[in-house]
Amino acid sequence: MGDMERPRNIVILTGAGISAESGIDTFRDSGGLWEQHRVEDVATPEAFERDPNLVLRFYDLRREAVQAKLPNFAHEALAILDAQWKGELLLVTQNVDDLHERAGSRRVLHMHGEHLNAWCTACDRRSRWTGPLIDRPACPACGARALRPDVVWFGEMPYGMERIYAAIRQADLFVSIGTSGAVYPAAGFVRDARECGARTLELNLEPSQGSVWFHESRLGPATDVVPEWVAEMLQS
Ligand code: BJW
Repeated sequence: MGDMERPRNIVILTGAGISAESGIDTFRDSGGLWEQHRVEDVATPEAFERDPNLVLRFYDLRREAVQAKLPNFAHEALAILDAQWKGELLLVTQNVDDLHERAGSRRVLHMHGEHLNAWCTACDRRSRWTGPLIDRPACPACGARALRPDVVWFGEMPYGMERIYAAIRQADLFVSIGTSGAVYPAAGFVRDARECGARTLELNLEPSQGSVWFHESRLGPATDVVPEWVAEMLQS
């Protein structure tokens, strides 16, 4: 951490790049297309209304695939940090996979929802869901056939915003890992954190769109740069 005073309260933001080396595709690298559709065209309430089968299939395929993937060294390093860090720590992930939890992280907030949850638009209940949704299964709570993926689409309000902003206000250190900085409000957290006095660090394969806002950028694959940074945090 250079000459910086030892931080106490940390907010970590993760994006698709942290799961890339587990074999989960990112959204915007190498074309960023799924069957010729941009994520901005399938991850919206309008797309779901227009062509629900297309959107449900997109999520069914990803929900199935994610269950065969494993956490990598970057997820594991963050879980060790979570277990050993005595100060406040909040791991805000934009990812809808469960690799942080499977690695052992506990203080995790999924701001864009979770693949393994289904949300009933009839009764508003969330249920753990590992199978497909395209055949319109009944909601376990109310029986209605109105389940959708419990994920946050463009134009919808991300989850946990009050808790996230409260953590950012208290943070001495804000660390962004493997996210392109293309999607708000997450892309704005670095500026919010700086305004509140936090030091800001980016760990990414290449500079993100908001790279200029970080005090420091360390470039490299997450499975290298994240364990190195965690080791530094725990020995300082
Ligand atoms: C590696 C690596 C390795 C690769 N190691 N790194 C105009 C201006 C500003 C905002 C808006 C605007 N018009 C509309 C908006 C708002 C809109 C928005 O941001 N649109 C943009 C397109 C501009 N945002 C919203 O609508 C959000 N809601 C909202 O704003 O509500 C109102 C509000 C107001 C005030 C406060 C709060 C709220 C909702 C956004 C929902 C996003 N949903 C998705 C889909 C989720 C479900 C699913 O998974 O399908 O979330 S879209 C998709 O993008 C997904 C991701 O979480 C998100 C971010 O992507 P991420 O993680 O950054 O991935 P990539 O692929 O972009 O980047 C990968 C990175 O990894 C790269 O940097 C690589 O270098 C790196 N990498 N390999 C380390 N091995």
